[in-house]
Amino acid sequence: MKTRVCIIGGGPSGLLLSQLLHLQGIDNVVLERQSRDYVLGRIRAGVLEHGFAELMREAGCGERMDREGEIHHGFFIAHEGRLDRIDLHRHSGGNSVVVYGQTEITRDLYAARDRMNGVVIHNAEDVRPHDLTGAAPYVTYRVGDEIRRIDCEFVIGADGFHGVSRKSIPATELREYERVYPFGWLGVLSRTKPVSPELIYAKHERGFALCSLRSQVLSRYYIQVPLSDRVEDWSDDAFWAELKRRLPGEVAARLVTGPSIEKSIAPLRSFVAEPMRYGRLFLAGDAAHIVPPTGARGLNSAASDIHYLYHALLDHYRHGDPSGLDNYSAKALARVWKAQRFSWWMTTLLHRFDDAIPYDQRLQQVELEYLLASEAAQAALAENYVGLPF
Ligand code: RFL
Ligand code: PHB
Repeated sequence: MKTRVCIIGGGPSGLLLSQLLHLQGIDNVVLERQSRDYVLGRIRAGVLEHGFAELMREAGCGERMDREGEIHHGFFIAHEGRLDRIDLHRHSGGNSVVVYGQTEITRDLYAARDRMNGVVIHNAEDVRPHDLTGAAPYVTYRVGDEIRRIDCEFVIGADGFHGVSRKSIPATELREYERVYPFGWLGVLSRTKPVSPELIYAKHERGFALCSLRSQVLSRYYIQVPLSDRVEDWSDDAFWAELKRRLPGEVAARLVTGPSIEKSIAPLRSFVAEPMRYGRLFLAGDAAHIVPPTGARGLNSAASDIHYLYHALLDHYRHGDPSGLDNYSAKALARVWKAQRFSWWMTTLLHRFDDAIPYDQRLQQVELEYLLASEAAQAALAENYVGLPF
C-alpha cells in the first residue's frame, strides 16, 4: 500500500490527525494494534480544554460533543472538611472546559473516519517503521502470517506511551526525562448521579480523591492508592467507604453509590522525550510525553501536538514550506513542558507523600492556603487548567 502519511496508533491523537488531514485531501492510513472495541473500552480523560474542542469542530466531529458535553466554569478543592471553588471562567477571561469523555471523543472520530471511508487498520501486529532518516520511509505490520508494507512520505508516532514509534529512535538521538510517583489512582465508573455538578479535587491526610463525571447519570471517581495495591483488592464497598472518608462530611453524606461498571488503577508518571522528531518520524501525544492526570492535561497536550503537526503538514503539502515541520518539535515541547510543570504542581499540591518530612507538609499546606487566598494564584491555576494558547 502507498500513502502520504502513515499514522501509527488509533487513539485520539492518531484519529484526530487522520481526520484533519483527510479533510484537506492529504491521504493517510492509521495502523492500530488493538481492536476497535478494545480502544473504546478504555476509560480515560474527561476534561477537554477549549482548544481541543475547537479542533474537534474543525475536524467536523464536534456535533455530539457540543450537544452532550457539559461546559464547566469552575471546580472545587476540598480540604480540611470544607469546599472552596475555583472560578475558571472569571479568572481566565471567560474561558471554560468541556466535560466529555475520551471514549466519546474516540467514538466520534471513528464514526467520522467511517463516513469518509478513512483507512484505519485494526489488529495490526508487529508494526515497525523503517528508513526513517531516508527520503522514502515505510512501515511494516503483520496480519496473521502475512507481513504487509505501507510506503509513505511521513510516519506519525501516535501510539501512546508503550508504542513502538519512540522505541524506534536510536537511544543516542533521544533524551528522556522521567518522574515516577510512588502511588496510583484507582478509578471507578458508576451509573450514578454525580455527587457534585462540578468536579471536586480533594486533598486529605489519607490521600487524594477526585469526584468527576461523564454525564448527569454517569460518575467517575478516583482515589490515590499505593502502587502495591491491585484492583482485585478493592471491592466496590471498600472503594466507596474510602472515597467518603476523604470527602467533606456534607459531600460524603450525599454521595450516591452503586455497582462499578469499570474499575482500574493507573500509575502516576511524568515523562518527556526530546526531540519529538527523528528524520521523517514525528511523535505526538502520549508517545512523546505523559503527565499525572491531576491537571487533566494529557489528552489536551496530545491535541496541541496534533494542532501543530496538522498545520506543519498542511504548509508542507500546500505551499512546499518545511518550516512548520522543522519547528514542530521545539514548538510542541515548549507547550508540553508547561503542561508538565502544571501537572507536577497540582499533583504535589493535592496528594499525600509518605516520605514528606514535616517541613514539606507545612509547605504543601501553605501552598494551598496561598492559592485559596490569592486571586493572582487562582488566575495562574485557571489559565493553565483551561489550557494555554496553542
Ligand atoms: P493513546 O490513547 O494511548 O492511544 C495510542 C494508541 O496506539 C495504539 N498502539 C499501537 N498501535 C500500533 N502499533 C503499536 N505498536 C501500538 N502501540 C500502541 C494503542 O492501542 C492506542 O490505541 O494515546 P494518545 O492518542 O496520544 O492519547 C493520549 C490520551 O489517551 C491520554 O493523554 C489521556 O487519556 C490522559 N488523561 C487525561 N487527559 C486529559 O487531557 N484530561 C483528563 O481528564 C485525563 N484524565 C487521563 C485521565 C489518563 C488516565 N489514565 C488511565 C492514564 C485519567 C486517567 C485515569
Ligand atoms: C476524569 O474525569 O477522568 C478526570 C477529570 C479530571 C482529571 C483527571 C481525570 O484531572
